[in-house]
Amino acid sequence: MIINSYRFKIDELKAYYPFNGNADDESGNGNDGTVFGATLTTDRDATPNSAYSFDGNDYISCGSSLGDFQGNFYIEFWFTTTSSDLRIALSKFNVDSGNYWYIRQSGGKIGIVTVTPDDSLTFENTTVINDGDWHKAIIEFDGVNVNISIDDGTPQSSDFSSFAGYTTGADFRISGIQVNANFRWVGKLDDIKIK
Ligand SMILES: [Ca+2]
Ligand SMILES: [Ca+2]
Repeated sequence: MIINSYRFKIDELKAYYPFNGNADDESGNGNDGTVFGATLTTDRDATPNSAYSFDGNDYISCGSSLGDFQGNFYIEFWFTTTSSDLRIALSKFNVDSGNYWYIRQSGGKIGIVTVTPDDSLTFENTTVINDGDWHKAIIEFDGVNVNISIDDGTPQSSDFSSFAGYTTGADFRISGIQVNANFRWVGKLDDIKIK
């Protein structure tokens, strides 16, 4: 009997950042992150050098080949925060083209914002997560609905069918956005999986 406890095998991922002492992409797709200011810290199992800590002016740049969502997408990540200000965990943000998306914490809740020149959609899960403990978020788009699940709870969903997916050409960022130094994460991030 085979028990597969992982939702996806590593080779099915577009990118995987376990932060095992660095910001390398361990999916094998070469989207290694370059760290700007973030520091290695303990993960949710108290293992040292296995997650990154951000204090509001740090980020990790992962290059422009990742995060161009054409149709379906899946993002999973672990995080801590005590902030209630708008803080962006993951993004691809090109204001020149008018296309961007980001996954953020605001008011203690995890949400996604997608923007095109013609449309803007925002949705957040109602679970309050800014208690400083480790939490897991899954954000999934099936071509019609965006589903957000916190700590493997029942997904909450919203109709994003007008979001067809797009290419932005911008840098895929862990913490903050490419266009300015605002909204960078305060807390920890870890185990980011993108499919
Ligand atoms: Ca880790
Ligand atoms: Ca810093």
